[in-house]
Amino acid sequence: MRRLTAVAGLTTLAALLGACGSASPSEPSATDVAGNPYDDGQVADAHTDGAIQDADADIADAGNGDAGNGEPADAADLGDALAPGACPIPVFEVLGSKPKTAPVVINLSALGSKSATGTIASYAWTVKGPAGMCPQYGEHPKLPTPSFTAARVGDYEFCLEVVDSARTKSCKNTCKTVTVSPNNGIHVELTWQSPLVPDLCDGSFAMDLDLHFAHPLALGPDIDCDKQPDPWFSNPFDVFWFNPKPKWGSPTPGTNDDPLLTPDATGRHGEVLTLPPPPTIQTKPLVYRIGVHAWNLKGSQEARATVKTWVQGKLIHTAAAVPLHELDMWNVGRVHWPSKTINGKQVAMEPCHQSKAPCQGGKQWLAAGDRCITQCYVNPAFAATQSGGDPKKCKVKP
Ligand SMILES: [Ca+2]
Ligand SMILES: [Ca+2]
Repeated sequence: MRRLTAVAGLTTLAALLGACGSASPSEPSATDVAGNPYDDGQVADAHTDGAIQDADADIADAGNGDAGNGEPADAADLGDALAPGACPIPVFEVLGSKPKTAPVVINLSALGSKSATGTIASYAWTVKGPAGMCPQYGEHPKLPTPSFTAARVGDYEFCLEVVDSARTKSCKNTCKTVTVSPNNGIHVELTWQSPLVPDLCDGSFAMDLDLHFAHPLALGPDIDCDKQPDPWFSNPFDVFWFNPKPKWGSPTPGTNDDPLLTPDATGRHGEVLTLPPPPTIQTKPLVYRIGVHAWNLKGSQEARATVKTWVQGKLIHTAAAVPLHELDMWNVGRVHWPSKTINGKQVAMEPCHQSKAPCQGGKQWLAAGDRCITQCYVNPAFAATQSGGDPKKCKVKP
């Protein structure tokens, strides 16, 4: 419910990348979801740019009566019409500039696909993302010009199968890999798994963790008992599901200096935070905080959360498979940006360790020790009316 009411961007991104499963052109999948703002203009634009017009011309060539060579269709036939009865050939291109920087909407065009009949009747796409991401289709997995949102860094393999108007299926899928890179500022990925449900991709089980990324001005109630304001749930200076795209930077329109929270695929398995580099040189580093809140484990006893942090395109910190219980608030650490790699004197990433939780008499920000986790963390503004875990059922464990 919270995503439907509070976070339109997250809702529609979740809708953009549909359910898992396999489908063929003769077995339509049921994931044709409408209402995605990321489609605005993009598909229409694709139909009018030069690349697509070229592709249209190729289709016309394929059906223009050139004699086929009678051999099975393969890549060598791309410039010729196909022999009657030959398998159609899926051909597609990845539109837009390269390299691609996360998060990015990847637009594909298969209008150059070849068929002996001159008409492709159906298209079926598959996408394999970085490790841990569920296999998925985009919003319009049957369109010749679909779009896919790639939030996470890594390789995305797109494959296409086509069927022509004589119901002949392509003999071989065509696949292409697109590499998506981190931006030159800060890129943080949260992913999670359940120790009890090894495959979260079947969609039947959807625990919900939340990434938080806070500006130095984020000041909230001191729930973790360290006698300092907590950065979490502080609007607009904590980026999280309620506040996925605040304006932190220059008031000049079009300046790309604001943070953005993007769900990974369906939003059931990960979230990604990006903050572009400052447009002007900062003489003093700012200190940003990274946190993970175990919002709702949906009946599971434990989640395993992994957070990876990139600064200036380099992976500088990984905290892997950290056990979290419902309503745990994990203070992952702080990022000093720009770090000493630019002008600052601090290390870029300072992970948080504690002796025990400050609410139980411990200290945080130690060089080693347990992860900094506050149990049963509930901000009063985001409690009972939302869809999180039930604070009444949460007890601080010894
Ligand atoms: Ca979440
Ligand atoms: Ca505090």
